[in-house]
Amino acid sequence: MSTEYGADQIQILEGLEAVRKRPGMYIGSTSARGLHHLVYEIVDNSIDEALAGFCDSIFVTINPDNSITVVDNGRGIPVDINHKAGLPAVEVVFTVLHAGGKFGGGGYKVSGGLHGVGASVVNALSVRLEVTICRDGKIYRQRYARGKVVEKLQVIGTCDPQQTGTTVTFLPDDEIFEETVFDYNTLKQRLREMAFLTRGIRITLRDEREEEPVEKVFHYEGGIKEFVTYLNRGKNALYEDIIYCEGERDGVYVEVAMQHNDAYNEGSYSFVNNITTPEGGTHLTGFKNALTKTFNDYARTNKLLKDSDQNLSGDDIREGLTAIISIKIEEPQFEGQTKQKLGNSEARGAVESIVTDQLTIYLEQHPQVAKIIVEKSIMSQRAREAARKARDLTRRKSALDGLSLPGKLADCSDKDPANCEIYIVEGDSAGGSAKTARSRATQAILPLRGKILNVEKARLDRIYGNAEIKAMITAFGTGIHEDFDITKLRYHKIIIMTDADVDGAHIATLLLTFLYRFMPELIKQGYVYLAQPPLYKLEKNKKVWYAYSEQQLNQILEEVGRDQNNKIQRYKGLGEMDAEQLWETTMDPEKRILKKVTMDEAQSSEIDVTFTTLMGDQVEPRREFIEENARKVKNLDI
Ligand code: TSJ
Repeated sequence: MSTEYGADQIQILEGLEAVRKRPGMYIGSTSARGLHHLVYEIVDNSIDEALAGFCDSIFVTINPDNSITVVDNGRGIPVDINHKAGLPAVEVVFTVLHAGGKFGGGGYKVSGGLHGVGASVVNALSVRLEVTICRDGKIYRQRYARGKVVEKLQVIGTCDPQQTGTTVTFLPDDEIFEETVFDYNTLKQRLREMAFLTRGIRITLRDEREEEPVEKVFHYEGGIKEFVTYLNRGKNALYEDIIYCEGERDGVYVEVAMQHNDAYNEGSYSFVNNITTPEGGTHLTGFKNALTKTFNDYARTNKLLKDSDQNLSGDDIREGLTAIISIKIEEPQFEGQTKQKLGNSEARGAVESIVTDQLTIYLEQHPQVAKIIVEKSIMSQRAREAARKARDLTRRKSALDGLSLPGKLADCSDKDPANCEIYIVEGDSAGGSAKTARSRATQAILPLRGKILNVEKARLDRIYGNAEIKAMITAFGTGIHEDFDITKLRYHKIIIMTDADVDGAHIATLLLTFLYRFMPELIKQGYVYLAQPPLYKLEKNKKVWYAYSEQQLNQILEEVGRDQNNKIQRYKGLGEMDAEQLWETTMDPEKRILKKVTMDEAQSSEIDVTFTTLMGDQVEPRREFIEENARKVKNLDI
């Protein structure tokens, strides 16, 4: 028995047991996010094989039972006995925690996963996992259950010796995960991102759960250059080129792609070993330094700045910039509270010098492009100056008369923000009903007149000058940008209440765009909600029902019977309800439905695309987006 069950094996089981006991330590969480992370961990291995130059396609399939299959055409995980462990190398990969060091000859590079885990963690957290390897003309297979080997590695057939690769199928453990249903769109977004970041790779995602399977292929020969094109899709680029820098220094491989558009916000996304770094770090600092220095040097040398002491700020140069900064580094060090900020100092130097050198040459060779960017930066500088003056004015004003709240605001009497809510209401008439209906102690009402400013299309000075936006900023109490202070938030629920029609949805999107661009913390910390007014009112024999969807209306009709006594009213706007109805259906905390607005920072580039697609100038991408998402909604309803 001792030979069969050696110390090594005991250690292995203890290791995987630890993963099952505290899964969060290894994959972040056991929510939907952790669930999807399992897929990325497996795919990362195939990406590494691609980076090593041995694999160019990856297939990811969501099977009908919600298991996942990942197939690649790499060399196949080695199957020979690893002498240190006395096990086949593939078994080490799937059973030893943090395996992935060096084995079987070639270096096994581990992707800089957020949690630095791999196949063994996925194995430990799966009810079953099966790996099939084509190598040397043979097909090998091994099976596991909850991390333990249930079928030894064996040859199950032969294949063309030219044909090699690895296939892994796993079913996440429902004893571990709160959610075990994969979301096609979540996987789609991350796999698309991985494809952008790994130039040339072909990643296919297939959903076999539908009667008619859906499939999408991501393949970008241009890599992050195409990523920038994709992000700028709904915007107007200021010049044709995607500016591109690439190089390696001090063990840091650097790739940067960028292009300006005519919008006023910046959209830069940085990655380390294909993982997004929403909090930036040394690589991003290096990029910003290089940009600021290079453009100021260029503008000064070419006499594009009027005064000898005029300097373009980094913010001015980055206005309207879309950029991808992607670096690969052997040992990334992450800092900060959430361990998402890159700390390696060599990354700053590497990005800074590579971008400075190559951008300087680019600008010298493309004076037209350089001129466009410098001129845009100067415009931005003027607007920023005007905005600062406008802001100083409001700051001074509020210092004079205490906190001057907007005149249209009907504030609540309770002073504890935790108890308080503010309804942002479309239109004066609905605002009036809401003021009558509300519970005065805890509910404040801020009516907004007409369409609010589209912040995607306006410069800062106009945004700060906009009455509706000023009213919101002062009502919330937090200030914005560098002044933003979440502890000063006056309401812990900000509720957007608009008509349940196309215009209402548009206004809600405009408001969310403003909040997302100017006060993202409010959304991140879960303070923003959408009210859900009912779509139908059903009256029958002096009884009343409200339905918030067609489905619900049908359900109610089934219960009460479909006959001539039914009086059905379709609500088109909030204005059609009197104060009492509005309270009962949409504002009464006991009965209303609120939708919390959430965001996943790992997907912020996608959120960005969504907002520009919906709010930008270009019609075609918007039409495509709405069509694609309308299909999705239809699928959900079935
Ligand atoms: F890790 C894993 F099991 F999750 C997994 C690994 C899953 C999938 C779908 C693919 C892979 C994988 C691993 N694809 N390709 C490889 N390559 C190797 O493991 C490999 C092959 C050959 C050599 C060598 O030096 O000959 C070295 C390595 C690391």
